Amino acid sequence: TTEDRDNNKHPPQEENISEIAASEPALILIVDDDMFMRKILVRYLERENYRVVEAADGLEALKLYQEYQPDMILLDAMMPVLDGFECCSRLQKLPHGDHTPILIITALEDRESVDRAYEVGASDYVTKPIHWAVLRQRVRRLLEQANLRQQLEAANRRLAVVVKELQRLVSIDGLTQVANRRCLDEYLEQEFKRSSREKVPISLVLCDIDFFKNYNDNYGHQEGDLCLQAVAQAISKATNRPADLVARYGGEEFVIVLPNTDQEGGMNVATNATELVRSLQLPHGYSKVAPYVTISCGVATLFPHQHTQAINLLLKSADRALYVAKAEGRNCVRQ
Ligand code: GH3
Ligand code: MG
Ligand code: MG
Ligand code: MG
Repeated sequence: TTEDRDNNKHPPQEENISEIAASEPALILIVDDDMFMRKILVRYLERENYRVVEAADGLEALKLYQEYQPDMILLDAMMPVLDGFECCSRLQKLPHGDHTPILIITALEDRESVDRAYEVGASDYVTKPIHWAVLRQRVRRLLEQANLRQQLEAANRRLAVVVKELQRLVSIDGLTQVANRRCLDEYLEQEFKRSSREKVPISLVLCDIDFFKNYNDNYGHQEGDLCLQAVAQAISKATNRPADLVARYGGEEFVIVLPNTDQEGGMNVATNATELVRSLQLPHGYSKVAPYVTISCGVATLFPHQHTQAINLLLKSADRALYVAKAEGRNCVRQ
């Protein structure tokens, strides 16, 4: 079907880079002003198969964080220049900072320090002297959680892409690629309300291919489909404002919604559309009005003072005008 073919136009989504990199050992930033402490942490974590970088104070930590984008940070609380708490709160404000687990390692055991650590955004807290078996589990757990979160976010992003594509698919006509009836109804309703609120006119153009039954009967249904596609494209070129909407209304009928457009504007767009279709010069040997495919258009405009009227009256009015256009010879525009 056309829908299947259309799907191939969209390349598969790029895989999330962080997921591909996830097989690498995690990179941990160790921040401590005590060189001896850093060394034993480095040695221990390297033995646990992590990759590590070291910073001797808070400022250096901020710099290295941005340079290396580590998966996790072990942060000493008491340090000169910039202490662990201040460093932690600044890290939160950097890109992805609030997603990178921060484990505070400190000799401070008072309640105030613990509270403060969590307040500035630390993920967890362990005290010195280090209980290595506990540290090991906390590091693992925090990395696992961060990894899960990343996967969830990647899945959400993919889902958002799928939803967007589905929204597109449910609102376009598979054959002609213009808006479908469902989309038209929603848009009409919305723009009708808006024009009523803003006290501006709104116009509708109803376009119908002339002697299309003859076209189908003589050239075949497939040629008829190609003709519909070409006509839809031509009609789309007749509009120029982003708010204008071209939709397939039914078999060989199209509606152009023209918000904030008066009668004259509606007539201009309809005349343009008629001219654009005519100049395609698609041969039509069975039309009684021209040797090529033409359309007729009915135009209807709703003025601000008429806004008590319902939107389907506007469609009805365009339909009546189309009937007149057909009766008065086709290949023309009436209102
Ligand atoms: P008029 O000038 O009065 O509009 O005459 P007409 O023959 O165009 O009008 P009518 O409504 O009798 O014919 C519409 C035809 O459009 C009938 C049907 O064969 C054709 N049609 C409707 N939908 C499709 C479609 O999706 N594909 C094709 N190929 N033809 C379609
Ligand atoms: Mg210290
Ligand atoms: Mg028709
Ligand atoms: Mg027709």
